[in-house]
Amino acid sequence: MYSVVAAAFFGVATASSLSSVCTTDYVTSVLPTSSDDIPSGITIDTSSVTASIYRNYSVSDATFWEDMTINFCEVSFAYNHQNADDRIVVQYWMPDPDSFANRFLATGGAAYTINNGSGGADMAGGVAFGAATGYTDGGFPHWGGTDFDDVVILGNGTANWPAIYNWGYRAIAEMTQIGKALTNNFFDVGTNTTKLYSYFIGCSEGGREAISQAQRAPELYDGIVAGAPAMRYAQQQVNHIAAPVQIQTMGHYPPSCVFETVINATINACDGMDGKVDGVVARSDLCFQNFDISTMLGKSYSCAEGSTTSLGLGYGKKRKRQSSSVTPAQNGTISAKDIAVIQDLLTGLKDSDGNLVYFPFQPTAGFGDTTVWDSTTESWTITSPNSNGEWVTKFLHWQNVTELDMTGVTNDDLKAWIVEGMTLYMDSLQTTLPDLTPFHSKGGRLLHFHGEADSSVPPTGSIHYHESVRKVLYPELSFSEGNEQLNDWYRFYLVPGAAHCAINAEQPNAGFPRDNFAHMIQWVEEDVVPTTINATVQSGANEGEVQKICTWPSRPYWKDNNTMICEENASSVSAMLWNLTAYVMPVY
Ligand SMILES: *[C@@H]1O[C@H](CO)[C@@H](O)[C@H](O)[C@H]1NC(C)=O
Ligand SMILES: *[C@@H]1O[C@H](CO)[C@@H](O)[C@H](O)[C@H]1NC(C)=O
Ligand SMILES: *[C@@H]1O[C@H](CO)[C@@H](O)[C@H](O)[C@H]1NC(C)=O
Ligand SMILES: *[C@@H]1O[C@H](CO)[C@@H](O)[C@H](O)[C@H]1NC(C)=O
Ligand SMILES: *[C@@H]1O[C@H](CO)[C@@H](O)[C@H](O)[C@H]1NC(C)=O
Ligand SMILES: *[C@@H]1O[C@H](CO)[C@@H](O)[C@H](O)[C@H]1NC(C)=O
Ligand SMILES: *[C@@H]1O[C@H](CO)[C@@H](O)[C@H](O)[C@H]1NC(C)=O
Ligand SMILES: *[C@@H]1O[C@H](CO)[C@@H](O)[C@H](O)[C@H]1NC(C)=O
Ligand SMILES: *[C@@H]1O[C@H](CO)[C@@H](O)[C@H](O)[C@H]1NC(C)=O
Ligand SMILES: *[C@@H]1O[C@H](CO)[C@@H](O)[C@H](O)[C@H]1NC(C)=O
Ligand SMILES: *[C@@H]1O[C@H](CO)[C@@H](O)[C@H](O)[C@H]1NC(C)=O
Ligand SMILES: [Ca+2]
Repeated sequence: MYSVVAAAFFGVATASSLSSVCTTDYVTSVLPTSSDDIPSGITIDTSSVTASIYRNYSVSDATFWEDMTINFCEVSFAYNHQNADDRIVVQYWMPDPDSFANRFLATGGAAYTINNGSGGADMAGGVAFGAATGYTDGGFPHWGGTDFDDVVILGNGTANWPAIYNWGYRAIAEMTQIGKALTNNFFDVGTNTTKLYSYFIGCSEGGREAISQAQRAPELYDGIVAGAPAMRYAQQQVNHIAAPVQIQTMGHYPPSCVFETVINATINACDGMDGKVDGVVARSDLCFQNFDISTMLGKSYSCAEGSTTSLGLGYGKKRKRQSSSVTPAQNGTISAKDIAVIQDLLTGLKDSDGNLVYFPFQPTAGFGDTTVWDSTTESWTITSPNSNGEWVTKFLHWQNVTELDMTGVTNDDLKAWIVEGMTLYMDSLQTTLPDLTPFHSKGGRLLHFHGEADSSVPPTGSIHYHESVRKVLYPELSFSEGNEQLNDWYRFYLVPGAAHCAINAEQPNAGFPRDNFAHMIQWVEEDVVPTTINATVQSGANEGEVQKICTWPSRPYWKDNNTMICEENASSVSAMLWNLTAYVMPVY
């Protein structure tokens, strides 16, 4: 099918060149109108149209994409909603008509941004595959300058609901709908073919945006790629401060060297459980079941002065007020209290009745923020929440305050904040609707992946959503029959050793997926099922090696030291399924 489409478009190529279509006059002449089925009540500001040619634009060393050099026309314009006094700017990178392959790709952001996903590489990545590729500023005034957390409240006590819905899913859906119509007009699609293939790609917040489009704008996409989605928003945002609060609740503050020593020992102990000693813990399920942290009791630890204090980066990576603190030289032996704290972190956030509030990170991933050295009191204390606390101050309490006072905050407070957040944002930000029937029945395909050593968004949270979809859509089928049905259109991949939408310095031999768009295109356009996906090693001695990632619920195992198989074991599966028992309502 691909070759037919491509052949048809070589016809366009002879008719038009990049320079002939990349003018404001041409773009203005092909702007979508209401007859192109764009969202109702939208007015495009025709005076805002820009068109600029980029040639030999190159991107290299992007985690998510192979190196590329592309030519395209950058088109942008603004629109507003009827009577809303708003202004939303969309931008589309239109490939050279020579290489246009009848595709549209929508992209999103990360942390509190709605655009420029993968450090800006997603836009170019789409163009490299012949896709007109788009992003939106969501109505937050300056490209790259204003983030959603800057506009979520209008002032103390007043939420900015239009911005919340734009961020939740609406702005991206509009950008896609407008972008598809523009692409059809721009390349004269439809003259010879009837279908423009449409996709979305994103990771982290971009992964949430991906899932939100599958849930809330299913008609717009043929294929959606969702990485490490920060989707269960009320839980996820509070979970960024779970480890420090759990530590505070227990009242014992292990020095940073203890965490580091335990993580290193865990990697060493668990590396070989996957059948291959390569520095990658590809079976954190077996590690969780078989490595007993309490064997570390009494082991000595020693770290030089100045080593890092924070083992993981919070999801709100934009640390607005990060205080730099020097870590003193440390030595000692691991105590029973240290072990108890780490065991508590490895089993997730629990309320005071012991019921599970949220998922832990996998062993070896780290715990997010934990403890820092306070040079004033000369003692260990919990990490300041920095911008991770503003979910509570701004989004829940609607106070224009960034710093959350952590004094006396307990696990039960976190649970209460989560329930409050779910209630407040259930139909905008929560992004957990499990009924994907509309997406499935129009032929949509979902490729969902998550790094197993993610210390920002727990990978078992992704599995929990996959399970929710399975249970809601295939309630009569067994676990394996239901997964078999789901795998026809919604596949999940755990990426061994990978960090949060990033490679992992602690496990440099682990591959990271860089061919996801290629897999999705083949799945949608040629029906090639991604039984495994590629993951490319991007650092260390094996750089460039392409590994295969198994589809959940199967897991990798190396037989005879070098042949990888995808095996499925009930006990391994159960090590990654957690029940969120702390809630009265089901949490999908
Ligand atoms: C459509 O196809 C016809 C015949 O295959 C070709 O002559 C024409 O140039 C094509 N038009 C476009 C817009 O591609
Ligand atoms: C782009 O690269 C090609 C091939 O290297 C070269 O011929 C061309 O002059 C370059 N164009 C620009 C605008 O740099
Ligand atoms: C996107 O990211 C790149 C690289 O960080 C940066 O140069 C560019 O200005 C960003 N663009 C937007 C629209 O934020
Ligand atoms: C919040 O406070 C900051 C700093 O004082 C100020 O710049 C900003 O305009 C305020 N935002 C709102 C929505 O009040
Ligand atoms: C908003 O509330 C915060 C704390 O509750 C306060 O410090 C700040 O002065 C208030 N801002 C305005 C503009 O009232
Ligand atoms: C943990 O391992 C890393 C990477 O090998 C190393 O740099 C670090 O010094 C180790 N830390 C401890 C406490 O063993
Ligand atoms: C351990 O730390 C103490 C001070 O806290 C220091 O006197 C001692 O030399 C250190 N030992 C080692 C082996 O680093
Ligand atoms: C996966 O990697 C192999 C080996 O490098 C490559 O031949 C293949 O094209 C890749 N698959 C996709 C979908 O990119
Ligand atoms: C497995 O392979 C590694 C690297 O090739 C080698 O060092 C190791 O000895 C092998 N282990 C076994 C059990 O064959
Ligand atoms: C796991 O399952 C595979 C088959 O999928 C089987 O060969 C293997 O023995 C099982 N391993 C364990 C530890 O049960
Ligand atoms: C979760 O709940 C299910 C159904 O009640 C139960 O079968 C399973 O054992 C529970 N899992 C855990 C880890 O408690
Ligand atoms: Ca290994």
